[in-house]
Amino acid sequence: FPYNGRLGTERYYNHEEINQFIEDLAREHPRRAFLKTVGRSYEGRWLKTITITNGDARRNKNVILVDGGFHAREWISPAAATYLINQLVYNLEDNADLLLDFDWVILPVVNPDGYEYTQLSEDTRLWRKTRKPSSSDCIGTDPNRNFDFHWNEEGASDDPCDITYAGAKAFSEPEALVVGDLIHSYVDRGQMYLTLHSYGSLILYPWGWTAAVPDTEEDLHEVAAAGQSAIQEATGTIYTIGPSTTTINYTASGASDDYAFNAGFPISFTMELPFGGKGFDPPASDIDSIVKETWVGIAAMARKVIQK
Ligand code: ING
Ligand code: ZN
Repeated sequence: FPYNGRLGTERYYNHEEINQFIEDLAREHPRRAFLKTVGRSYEGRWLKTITITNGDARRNKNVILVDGGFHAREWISPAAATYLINQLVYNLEDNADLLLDFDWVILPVVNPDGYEYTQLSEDTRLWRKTRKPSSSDCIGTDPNRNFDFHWNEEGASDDPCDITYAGAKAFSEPEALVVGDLIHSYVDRGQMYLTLHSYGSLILYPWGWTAAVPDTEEDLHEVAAAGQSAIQEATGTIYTIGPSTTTINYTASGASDDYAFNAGFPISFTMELPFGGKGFDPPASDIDSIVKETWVGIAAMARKVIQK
């Protein structure tokens, strides 16, 4: 494909291509983009973050932390993270305000082993979990039930064969631990944590482990609403926003957004990207419109956070 330093939106890319893309960006924009190897997946794939700045010399700005690709089959998520990276690097003119007092740290594929596995065949296309063997014959843990906050309580499974298996212990999965470490290393400066999933057109905020809502719900709601209305205005897509437990009607403990919020990120969201006509498998021809729409929402939420 015509590689010009950007990943386009004409198809889905594999993990190696996405890592190559952020490596190239960091090399070509040495004052604006910084690569950091933050860990390794179970099968040995490198987990790398890209930090995007406006290139001024200021250090220790506020941070917006974004990840994608927690769940293997949710292909539109790494695609949206990739588009976000493109926007922040190549469109500084329009996005100067997003980088003035904020750095963005992005991990586009949290679970590359699972992501690669879903690209092997039709039979494996709908895999969700990691790929580390368990104590049983079943493979993999749900990385979004593996965080060390109300781990393995309601809405997570003890059964290694279930798709919401919480793991043998909290942070048993190296991929989840990497995200936990990222959350801690940026929490002092962290203003927003955003994890990209699919599908459902939802912006979810804590708590997931209980139906109770945080006492700062109003702030969470206000920022989510900014994303919701910007998206509706741009494309007509209607996102539903709210606390995750009551909005998706199930409890889920050990998820990353609860973990980040509890650790101190004042704004923490799970964004469920749209159904795209085909659930986990929006056709390649739909990538462009979905990731652009997602970007509109992310930018609007970030602007709301920045104004606060
Ligand atoms: N959905 C999320 C899941 O992990 C979620 C929804 C996120 C629930 C955070 C609770 C907390 O089940 C998908 N599509 O993975
Ligand atoms: Zn998911």
